[in-house]
Amino acid sequence: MSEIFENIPKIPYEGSASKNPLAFKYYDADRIVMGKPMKEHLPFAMAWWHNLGANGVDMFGRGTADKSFGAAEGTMEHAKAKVDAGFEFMQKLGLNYFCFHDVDLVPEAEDIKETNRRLDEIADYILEKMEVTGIKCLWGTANMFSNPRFMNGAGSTNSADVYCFAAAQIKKALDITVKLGGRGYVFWGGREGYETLLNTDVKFEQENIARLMKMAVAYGRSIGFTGDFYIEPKPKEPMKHQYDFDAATAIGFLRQYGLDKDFKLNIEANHATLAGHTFQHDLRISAINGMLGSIDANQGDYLLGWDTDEFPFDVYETTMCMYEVLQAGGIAGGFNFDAKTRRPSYTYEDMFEAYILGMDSFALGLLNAAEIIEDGRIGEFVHDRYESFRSGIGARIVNGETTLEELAAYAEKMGKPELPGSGRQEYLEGIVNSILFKK
Ligand code: XUL
Ligand code: CO
Repeated sequence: MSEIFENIPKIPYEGSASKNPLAFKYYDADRIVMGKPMKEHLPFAMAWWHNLGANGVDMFGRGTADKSFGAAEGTMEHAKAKVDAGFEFMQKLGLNYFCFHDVDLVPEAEDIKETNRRLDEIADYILEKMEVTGIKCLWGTANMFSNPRFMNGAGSTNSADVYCFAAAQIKKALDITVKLGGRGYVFWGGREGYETLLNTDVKFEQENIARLMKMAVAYGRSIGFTGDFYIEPKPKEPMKHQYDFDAATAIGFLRQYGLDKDFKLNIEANHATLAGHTFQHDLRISAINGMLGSIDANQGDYLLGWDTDEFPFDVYETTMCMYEVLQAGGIAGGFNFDAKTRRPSYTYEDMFEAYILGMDSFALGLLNAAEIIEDGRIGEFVHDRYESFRSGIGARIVNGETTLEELAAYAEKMGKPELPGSGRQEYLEGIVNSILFKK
């Protein structure tokens, strides 16, 4: 078969001194870090929608990139050309996984039976490529936000008919995910929210979303899906207020409706920052609740109030992300580049350079985070900071051996506590800098 990205070779690792734009500077797949090769710490995935679909169209202008891959858009030939392009792309970059929405794979037909037939056809084609290349599926999902029928949401819609249509799409997307051996299945509730409370019954909508998720779990398990379901929190955009606001909100929802055994979270950097958190915050909240499932690896722009889906470049962010992931003992999911090149970056080379940037930024993050952990000063500082709870009255509190009255009596006898000790934030930030930058 002829190549699509003809002038682009398999991307080599050349080290940080390399000036070759089509080479990795830090991502060295087999390099061992904390006892494991980089590629196992970082199961990177290609996002079908951005990489093979997004052509740079925005609210003010047409697309700038040609993603036809030699076939007429909206046809099954084009769907297959995307598969060819995608697998060539992943092989050249050494990406071992991909993620998809149903409608990323095939053009949606008027009739869902025809859409499903097309999905079966393309899944067979993808499966052949997977067998030849060894590339795997990280997760699948159903797009329940683009079609006008989902203007009021899918699980949260006011229309029972639309709800059934969403169920049909989830059922098929699960079938395809299982067929392709996906590790996970994502719910991103882009339209699950509201514009105004004047027309919305929030309690009813949330209960209905939970019912849909329960049915999805029951069906998934019945067809042999053993992976994790994920909620991908996002506070807003496209809806003004989305129900899965952030990690803490999504965890509360999953526990309230008894979904927490089957679900974990897919944390996206740019969604966390839109919620007013750091990426690291939402990772930590997920991890300490046993809910860190997978990661959508991208970054936002602090000057803009929307989801810019940029390729990760900020190495402080990737370092703090990997610091959380390493401390959590790794993730069962992976790192999906839910990211797109900027509109003026419209060439095939830009597609590759974007992934090289993202993979190198995470490789640097991994190396830095491993060094922070091995250095030990930060971990030790955090440990020592809570020393007062390891003996005496502190230990009795932790062991649940005391009462409010006893503590009050202790405080009265003591008179006045000492100040609790410096947090030494500036000292700790200096350690991070000295690990990141060795000039
Ligand atoms: C949108 C977003 C989605 C999900 C999958 O902000 O992140 O692409 O990752 O539906
Ligand atoms: Co995402």
